[in-house]
Amino acid sequence: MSQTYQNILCQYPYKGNEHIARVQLNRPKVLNALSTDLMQELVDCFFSLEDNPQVRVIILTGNDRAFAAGADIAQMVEASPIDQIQDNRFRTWKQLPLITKPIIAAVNGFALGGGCELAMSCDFIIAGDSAKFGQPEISIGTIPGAGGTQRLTKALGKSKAMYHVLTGEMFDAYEAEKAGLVAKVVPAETLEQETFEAALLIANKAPVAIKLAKEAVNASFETPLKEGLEFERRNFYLTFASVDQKEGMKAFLEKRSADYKGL
Ligand code: CO8
Repeated sequence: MSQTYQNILCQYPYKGNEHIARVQLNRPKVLNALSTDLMQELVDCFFSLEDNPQVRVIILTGNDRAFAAGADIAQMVEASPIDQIQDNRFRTWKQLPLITKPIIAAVNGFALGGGCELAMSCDFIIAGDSAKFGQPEISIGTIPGAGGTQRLTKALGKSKAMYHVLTGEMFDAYEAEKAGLVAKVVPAETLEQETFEAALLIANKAPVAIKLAKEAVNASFETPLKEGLEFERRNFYLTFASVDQKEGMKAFLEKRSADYKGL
């Protein structure tokens, strides 16, 4: 089933795999600028995939030229702060962390401003070697608004993040990888296949354990180490309530592949 949207394409099942969905930002004429309509469709699509028990992994991507070149400047240029509050423009962004399934950002081309922030909101990024990241808002008289000053600083460290936020200069996929912003750089033309293979690795694991692992890693950003370790331990114990933990460990001991049911 592939649902139709105006500003995104949602392919599910993806490459015949019922555990993987691929969502493509689809406003190529404006380098996938993130309009409020696009963001609403993206969140609606993510929640429909979240609610589908077959889906285990989501890939979010753009096209060869751009993942996304930021929020839609044409839509923002005349906005007042009150317009933005009344439109509740950040509501969709605030909903992204509610998705418990892993989301992989597959980035080719520009990931700028809100585009960089959207990629950083995903669970990890695989970048094609053509990818260009940046927070260029300073060049248009504003600053990052959807997490750029926070997530980029956590990923790159203060000095590099400050450099990029204050100068608006872009950085390439290799620099992003060196800094840990990107999990892996691959040739641009193999990005789709490499990302699919990464998604397959996750889709073949126990879904409950995957969700608990995602939650525990994310907790490390919000909690001091002692509480984070306790959180992790509780999630570790919780996996032992799942059928899949028994299956995974038995399969290892019986030297066969595990057959995970998501239970
Ligand atoms: N918004 C709207 N339109 C855009 C955007 C954008 N962010 N980026 C590119 N476009 C449009 C261009 O206007 C152009 O349209 P047209 O063909 O009609 O003239 C088309 O896309 C192609 O762009 P260019 O001709 O500029 O292509 P180039 O290859 O010459 O340049 C760049 C590519 C360098 C990516 C350039 O387009 C650029 O600098 N874009 C803007 C990047 C930017 O400043 N991004 C930050 C935006 S602000 C932001 O993201 C804040 C997020 C806060 C969260 C929001 C929550 C509500």
